[in-house]
Amino acid sequence: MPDTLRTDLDQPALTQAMLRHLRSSLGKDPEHATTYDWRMSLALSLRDLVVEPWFASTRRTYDAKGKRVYYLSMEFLIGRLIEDVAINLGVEHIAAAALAELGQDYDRIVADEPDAALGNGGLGRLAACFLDSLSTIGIPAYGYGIRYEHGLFEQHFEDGAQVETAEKWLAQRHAWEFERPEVSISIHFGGYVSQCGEKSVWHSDETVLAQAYDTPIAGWQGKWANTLRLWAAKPVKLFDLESFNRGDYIGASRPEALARTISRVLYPDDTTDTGKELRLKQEYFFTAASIQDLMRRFLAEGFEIDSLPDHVAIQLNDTHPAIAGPELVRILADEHALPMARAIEVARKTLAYTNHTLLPEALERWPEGLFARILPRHHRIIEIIQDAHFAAAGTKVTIIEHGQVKMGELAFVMAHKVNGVSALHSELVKETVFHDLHTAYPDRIINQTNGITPRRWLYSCNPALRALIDDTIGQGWAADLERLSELRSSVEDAAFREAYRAAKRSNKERLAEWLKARDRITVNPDAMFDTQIKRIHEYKRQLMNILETIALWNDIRDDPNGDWTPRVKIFGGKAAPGYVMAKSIIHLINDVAKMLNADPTTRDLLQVVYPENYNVSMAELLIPASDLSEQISTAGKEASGTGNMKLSLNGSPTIGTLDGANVEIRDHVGVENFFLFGLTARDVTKRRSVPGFARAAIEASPRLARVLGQIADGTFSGGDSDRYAALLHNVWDHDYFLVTCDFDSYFNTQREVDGVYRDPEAWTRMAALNTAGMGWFSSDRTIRGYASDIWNVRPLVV
Ligand code: TH1
Repeated sequence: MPDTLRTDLDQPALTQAMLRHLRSSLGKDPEHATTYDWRMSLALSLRDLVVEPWFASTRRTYDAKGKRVYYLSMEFLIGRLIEDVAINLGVEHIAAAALAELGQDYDRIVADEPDAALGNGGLGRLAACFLDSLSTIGIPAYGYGIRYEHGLFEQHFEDGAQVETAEKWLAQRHAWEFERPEVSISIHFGGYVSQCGEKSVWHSDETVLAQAYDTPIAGWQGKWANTLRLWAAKPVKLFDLESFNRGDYIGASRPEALARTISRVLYPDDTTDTGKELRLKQEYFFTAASIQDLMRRFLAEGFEIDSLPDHVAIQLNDTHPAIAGPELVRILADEHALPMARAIEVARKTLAYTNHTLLPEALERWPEGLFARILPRHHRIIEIIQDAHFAAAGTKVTIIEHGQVKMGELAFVMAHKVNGVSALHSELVKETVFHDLHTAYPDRIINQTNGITPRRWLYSCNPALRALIDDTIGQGWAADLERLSELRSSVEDAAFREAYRAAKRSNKERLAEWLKARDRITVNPDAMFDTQIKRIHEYKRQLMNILETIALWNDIRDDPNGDWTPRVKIFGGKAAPGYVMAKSIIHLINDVAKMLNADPTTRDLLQVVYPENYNVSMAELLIPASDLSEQISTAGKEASGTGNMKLSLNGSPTIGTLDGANVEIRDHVGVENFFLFGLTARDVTKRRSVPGFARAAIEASPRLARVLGQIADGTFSGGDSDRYAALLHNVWDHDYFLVTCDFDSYFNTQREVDGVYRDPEAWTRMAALNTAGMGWFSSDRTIRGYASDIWNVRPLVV
């Protein structure tokens, strides 16, 4: 039993609270309550428990006149919250018992909650882990984002191809949020700027309201709770009565529809930029609302305007909120009459920027005409910022160039610190995208390697391993993850290894049951579960994984009685709807799955499973059940990765390249517990300049050539030799991500993996040493790094 925080809460009290909410919040009696009703009454009862620590945290912050951190992010990939809150408050056993008394099953109720999928992938999930850690450490903080009506699309497969449908998490009431109609902020777009003496006045021609919705985020043991404030767009006037009275009903509701469009849907692009006007409006909408909101709070405390950086730290999660720079300058200069140079300086000391990618297509740039039309005053302020930067740094690096506004450069220039998200990535940021700016401001770029919250990504999702760790090193590790290193001394203990294997086995059985129940797929828990779960992207190279799968299938068919290691290849992930190549890769994986899973000679040795609609909740099931973690991106392309951390922590050794945080994971778990292969970032750059490198690599690899031939002749597409023509053309003649060059090295390393897996004791040692070595990757460590190196804030709880 965890040391429970709410000792005053016992099971009868929670039962009573649920029955009360059932009546008064849901208007139901127990006889007529549905799963939804019970789930809501549990969530509302748990939310009640968070309110006290939440108020207390706010009071402490005011009393201490503490510095607050504002984390601005377009994405927060929260997932479900019932289990999370119950665990953080230490009441999960009480909750399960209370439900049991009411004739309800805890697991079924928990599983009924829709995921809050307000993010695409790693960047959004990182923001959610950071919220958990900020509250656990006790740093006064707000997450600021958008309350999308529709989160990330739902993924279905039709004949193996991805089809998207709208996600609708708000079709039911969201139990965790508090609507704040009194917090409505006007956000302006368009119009022109006039000069009134020294003063610039922005006359906008469009206004929408940003209305706040607050979700309390309780940390470990409920000692502290912060706020996630999400903005919904509302019209200034609900409907146009004049049109209505004329009988023009559609025209009457136009203002409402237009305004609401802004917070309607999350852009489903991961790492690539979308040059859409609506996207720019979304970015300005939530950034401007957040800045106005935090300025109001700051001014209400009576501080001097110049002292803003002493009381406020604003973190920009990638460039999406980079408009915060000019917006803050606008408020300081135009509304509070600070001299322009001083306004820029104060804003810069307040702002910091995290870069999450080097991919050129992901560095946001806006057409200058569009930008100036929507944000005329900000356009002018950016020109002034640029001039100030030219004067100060004596560099030629521009913010506006060739008719484009470059948001990466803007964010850099307006931040006092810029951080990368892994050691390798931060070095590459200095050498590549921001080389010249780094030369001009050599102290600005620093590293903060990403992390994951151990509460969700071990304690909650892997109760079997949690229990073993508790038994072996005692409690307390969930908020002090480096303590996992104490497991190392148990790894040589055969009984410990036996128990470790049993935990993994039970997780694999749990996954097998779920696959059976949801998708009618049968998998053998004795086989190695080999997992690649992440967004589908060429640089992540799911293609190389499926090509290797086909090559293995060929080898098994050539020698069916060989000494093979049974494997289940598990894929999970979505492709951006407009990303044709990624969708073709999905189709290929499904085609190959169909063929292989129907082959009686190989299907017990090699199976491919690709469950639809991968999301946070599915990750919580797959990760504890995985044996092998696929982290096979082209070196230099994955900024960090965080799935790599989750899998290793839960006892899946990595097969991977020297990319992103893989490098540091390998250092921490030990090089002998990591399957390394492939070109390095420097090799990659060199190889690309060799003419015909892909063709040469294919010709040198009969195994790869055979696989590509099979795809080309329609082996996996019912004889349709056109289906993958574009994909194959890309592999032969372009192969920007060097699938061909790394293929043999990857295949051979996989056979090494097979060898180790056949020795259960050796494999368990390796898996357990992964768990024991991963303590450093807690997002608590990451947040402490931001707090000391960027924000200069200290926790308010000990
Ligand atoms: C991801 C990176 O690809 C990943 O390597 C990293 O672990 C994660 O961020 C957290 O740092 C990114 N996601 C996005 C999404 C968008 C734009 C850029 C990136 S980088 C929309």
